[in-house]
Amino acid sequence: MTLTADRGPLHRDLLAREAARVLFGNWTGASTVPSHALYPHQWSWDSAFIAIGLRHVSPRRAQRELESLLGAQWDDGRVPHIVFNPEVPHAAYFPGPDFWRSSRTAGTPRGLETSGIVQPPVHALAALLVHEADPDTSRARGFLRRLYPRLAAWHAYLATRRDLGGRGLVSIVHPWEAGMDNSPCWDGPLSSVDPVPVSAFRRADLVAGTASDRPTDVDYGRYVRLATDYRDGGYRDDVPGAFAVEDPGFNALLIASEQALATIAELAGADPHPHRARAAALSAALVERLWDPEYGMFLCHDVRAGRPVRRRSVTGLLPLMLPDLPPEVAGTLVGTVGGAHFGLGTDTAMVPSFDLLSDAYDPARYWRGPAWFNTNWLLQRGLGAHGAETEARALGEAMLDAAGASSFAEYVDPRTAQGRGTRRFSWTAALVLDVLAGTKAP
Ligand code: 9WN
Repeated sequence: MTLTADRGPLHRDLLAREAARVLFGNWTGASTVPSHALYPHQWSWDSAFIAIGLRHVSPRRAQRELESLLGAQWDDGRVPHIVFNPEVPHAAYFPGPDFWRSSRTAGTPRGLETSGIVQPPVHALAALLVHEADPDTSRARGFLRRLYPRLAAWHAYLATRRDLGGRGLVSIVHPWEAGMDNSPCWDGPLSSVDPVPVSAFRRADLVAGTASDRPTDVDYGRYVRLATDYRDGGYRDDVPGAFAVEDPGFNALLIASEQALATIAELAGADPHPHRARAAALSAALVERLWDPEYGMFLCHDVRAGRPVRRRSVTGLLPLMLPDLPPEVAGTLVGTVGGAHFGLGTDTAMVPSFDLLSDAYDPARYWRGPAWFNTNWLLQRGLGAHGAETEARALGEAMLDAAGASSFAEYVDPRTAQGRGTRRFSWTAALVLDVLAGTKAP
């Protein structure tokens, strides 16, 4: 249930003005909060999507957004999923700095509190797009030159320390690392994790959000258990934890970002070849290990159980964003996006986060069915890159209508476009600006 009534679609000029207002309202001086109410700090993949939109209204701020995030990088190269704003009371978000204790961990940035897990690596892709929006300012500020070593260390951390399955792919060690926290894909891998009792912590998300849109207490207890164990083990990746999953969306974003990093390397006067080679090796492993011809999409792989997760999540469609995907794989994926399980163009106007035909599908609870703007933006690019221009255009229009009608909702019901979650959500506004820029005549 949502507390905010939706309105009709907005005229495109008004939509652009409102989207910019959302971003400026959520700007805190060096970065942008996803939402003042529900997520009052800086989040990693949010910042990348935000920068991609912000570049259309303030390339300088878009650069700052990425610089401030990468300024919180740990010595081992990881980019934390949250950078905490010291001015926000600790009780405003759980788990906060007292939980993660980064400042008491070796090799963490001085004077900052961060989480210790990561999120999908969209940053190099974002950095290149931000640079291209205003190359003169970017060059004058040494934007890419300064970011390049940090981005390279970030990717190296993932490729070397996080190949937990030894199969040439990156594993996530917590559902929050996927960015798709509550996906039914994690139900199996999480089932053996003993939940921390809800009485042991206070869920700030239920103060700002609606319980039926958010994860259950049992799932939250499992998230807290995994994060506690990882923290207590010193955030080491060489000690096996209870959860390790190869996620196709996460790996596809690394490939796209590694390709962008090759271009950034060239622009920064560094050698692009290692990045091209890594992108090619990851792409081959992705198709070889995670493609399932019977499902017509990519599946997650549970490294601890040693088997695929036989569930259809939007993460298994995201490799469509890769232009070099084998044509038969890309063609099948386009068919799956428009087929019965995701229904684009027939049953849905935006791609749901999870299989419409599954018992686990829920149009309201986050990542268990609702359509999100970031995944739809990635798929819009993928459809366009693989010859489905008409579908890509229609999806872009649907995103603009849904965002305007729902006051930039965090996510929407994929069949009705009814807004869900929080409103004036930053990446929704940012990606609206990017879709609008793409629809303008050249
Ligand atoms: C935990 C900030 C983040 C997004 C994630 C989304 C949600 C956090 C939460 O909000 O996750 O990281 O508290 O539920 O799932 O994708 O980055 O917008």
